[in-house]
Amino acid sequence: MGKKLQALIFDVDGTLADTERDGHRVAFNRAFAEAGLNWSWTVELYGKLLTVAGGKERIRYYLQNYLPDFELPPDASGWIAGLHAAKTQHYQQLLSEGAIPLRPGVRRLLEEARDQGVRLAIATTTAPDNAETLLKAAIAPEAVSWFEVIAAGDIVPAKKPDPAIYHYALKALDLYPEECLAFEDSHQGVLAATRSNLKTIITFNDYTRQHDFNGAALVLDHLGEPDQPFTVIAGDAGDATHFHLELARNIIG
Ligand code: XBP
Ligand code: MG
Repeated sequence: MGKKLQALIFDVDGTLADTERDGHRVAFNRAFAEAGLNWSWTVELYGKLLTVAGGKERIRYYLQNYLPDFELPPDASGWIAGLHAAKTQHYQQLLSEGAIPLRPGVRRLLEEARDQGVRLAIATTTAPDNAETLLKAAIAPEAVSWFEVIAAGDIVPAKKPDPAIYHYALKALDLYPEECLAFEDSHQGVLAATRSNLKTIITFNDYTRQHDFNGAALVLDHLGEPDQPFTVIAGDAGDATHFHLELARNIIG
């Protein structure tokens, strides 16, 4: 007999909301300008940089691959962390201005889970403050309390595609992976979740639509709404036209 569905675990960036192009990217550029750096992360370049998860890790990757002659100060890690902290401030400012809405079907699914006693958790690479500010700004001022576990950022030593953040979330929930479903939008995300033995639903976005989602239980363009059907790219959604808990339970098996 299959396990009972106990929890939904959500990635944040790209999954709950399209945060990257008009949120994180813009915030990085504002922090660079403020620091007197003439770096500009265009929409296209940012797509390439997104292969590296984590803002500090992404800055380091950019320097190594695009500006190899840039002279870092002796405390390179501290300097990058400072630049990243300024970026976080700008990002939160953008979020609190309401710049980034939830993706289709997200609010409906969260509310359905709450109504039916299915627990909610977050497993994200972004900083905890960013995740919480997005929840407050895009869902509701009290939405942080909807999530029993918010596993985020440097709470684990290695970022996605490493499974550490999902292991952390599962341990904090005290659940087996067979009792949970993960929601992701990217190749790194599906790797992290499936390496933790979680069945994974992908809702891709413009930056990730060409990614390899091998291992995902279902690949969708978005979660859908009763009046806004999803498109199934891979996997079996039965006769569902939007993602609901009955479909989640069928996938858990
Ligand atoms: C999200 C990320 C994050 C954000 C930026 O990945 O990689 O680094 O782009 O956030 P995922 P920070 O959706 O797989 O969690 O700058 O706070 O790292
Ligand atoms: Mg993501």
